[in-house]
Amino acid sequence: MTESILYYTKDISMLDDMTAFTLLALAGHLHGARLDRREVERLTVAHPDLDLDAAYLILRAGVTLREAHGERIVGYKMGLTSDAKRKQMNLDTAIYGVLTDQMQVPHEATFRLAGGIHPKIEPEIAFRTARPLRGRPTLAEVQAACDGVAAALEILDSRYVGFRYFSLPDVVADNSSSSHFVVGPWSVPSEVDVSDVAMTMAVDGEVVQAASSAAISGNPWQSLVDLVAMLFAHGEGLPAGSVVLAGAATTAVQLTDGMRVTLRVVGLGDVAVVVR
Ligand code: OOG
Ligand code: MG
Repeated sequence: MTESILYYTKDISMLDDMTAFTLLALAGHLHGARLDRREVERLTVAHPDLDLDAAYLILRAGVTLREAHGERIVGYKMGLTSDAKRKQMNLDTAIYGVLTDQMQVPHEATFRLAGGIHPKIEPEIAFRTARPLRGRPTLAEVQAACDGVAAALEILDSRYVGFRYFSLPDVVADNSSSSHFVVGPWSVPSEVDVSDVAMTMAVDGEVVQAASSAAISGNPWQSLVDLVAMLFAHGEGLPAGSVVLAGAATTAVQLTDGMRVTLRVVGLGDVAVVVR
């Protein structure tokens, strides 16, 4: 485990302040909180010097723990790509997290509330890569590398007390609050323009959130451009077959028992999940 975190550390000197051991311990702490469905204090209370680089290392160590438990990385999520989300969380920089196979809830299936701490849901758009992406591709290049675009819902569930105001390093270390995700039927990217279309999220048929997809990074495809650049800065690329959530267009809504949540994206159709 220590070897794997050192592998992700490009600049070993940063471990002077925050040792590999501490980073692993914090990753294990959040991993345990998630498995036990237990709220914990945000990391920066005990570690005020924890910076964004260290937070991404904690995220990576946490993913390694999930892989050791049989989970497989299937993609990434972008976060804080819309003004609505930045204001809701009082944070101002786009961030990313990792999606695994066990985080996916099939379209129209049931999400079990008992598996979460204080889950919320938010309207997103998902992309699927057909070819790997690495470096600093343009918008046209990321579009050409994808074979799928779909309406999606992200279920967030912070491991921190009360899902309350945390710092950027806190949220990144916690896999950007990601819990689960639902992807609707895939459309062919060249056949649909999702740059500025209406997104409407409803609970039991009643609209609870609505926005244009342009709220997401100005154009949801820009989230994919930005993700690839951020991964590249960490020495990584985006493999073929990855699912990428572009970030929520609106603020998230609390989940309660019995809800049926749907998202309609003009041109992409509907995605739905039932909460029990
Ligand atoms: C942080 C994650 C933000 C999004 O789509 O903007 C996010 C949070 O809201 O807890 O997933
Ligand atoms: Mg999100």
